[in-house]
Amino acid sequence: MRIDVVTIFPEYLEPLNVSLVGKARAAGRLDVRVHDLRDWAHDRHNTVDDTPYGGGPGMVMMTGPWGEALDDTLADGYEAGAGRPALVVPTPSGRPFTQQLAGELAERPWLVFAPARYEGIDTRVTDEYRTRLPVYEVSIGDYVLAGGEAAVLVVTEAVARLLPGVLGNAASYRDDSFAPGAMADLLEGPVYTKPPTWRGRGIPEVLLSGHHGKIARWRRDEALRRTVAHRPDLIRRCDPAAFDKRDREMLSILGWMPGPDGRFGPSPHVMEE
Ligand code: 6GU
Repeated sequence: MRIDVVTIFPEYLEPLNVSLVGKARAAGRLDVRVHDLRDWAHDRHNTVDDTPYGGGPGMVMMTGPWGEALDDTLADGYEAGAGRPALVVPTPSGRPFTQQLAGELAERPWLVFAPARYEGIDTRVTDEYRTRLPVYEVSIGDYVLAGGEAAVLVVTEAVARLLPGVLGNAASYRDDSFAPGAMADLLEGPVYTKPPTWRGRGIPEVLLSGHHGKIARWRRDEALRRTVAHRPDLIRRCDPAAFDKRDREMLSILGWMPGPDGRFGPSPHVMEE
């Protein structure tokens, strides 16, 4: 996969040299190119932003530098035979970035990221490129960052670990929270490793039992417990057919029961915090 990032802070993308993404690059599975948007500015001050039409606070990134930067970047990739590109525009007003979208992006041969600083990029830029290639406006969560660069790191890492040959062990993402299938939409429960006691704290007996069925059941119970505590919305969203008899017992212990539509919600007499 090829990834281009156009940014006014190229050094913000340095973490792409490290860890999983760095190794994927070194192994030749990922070709990452970071470009400085200011290389496409035209005045002495390398200006890339201006005041918003209609007034208001902050600055808006200008069409000119972005248009030329994206044209040149796309021309270079096409020439190199990078395949069909998609433009990824990180913005708090984008669609939520999910594991499903990470999987979709991982199928593409070439991603071009356009992270904005300031109040965003003049909308005509995305309008223009949407006529030529798929454009994904994505948000990584319900909070506001100073710019999209951190989101580029997040999306790139989520995508890179799905690329063939990047994760050593294919099973290591099968049970991920949010991975399709497996633990179907539950959060992962607690994990333990050596030593067997630490500061007086032991390991749950079942994990030492060697009884795979009981261990799987315990993990499922803990996943339900953690999901109820941290992401009750995921339980509500679950197809109730995904819950077996033991799941239903566990949910009942946690104060959840099926409503009129069969979907699980908190029992009426249990107050949610
Ligand atoms: Cl992608 N960008 C910015 N600036 N803030 C965000 C975000 C992106 N996702 C959540 N907050």
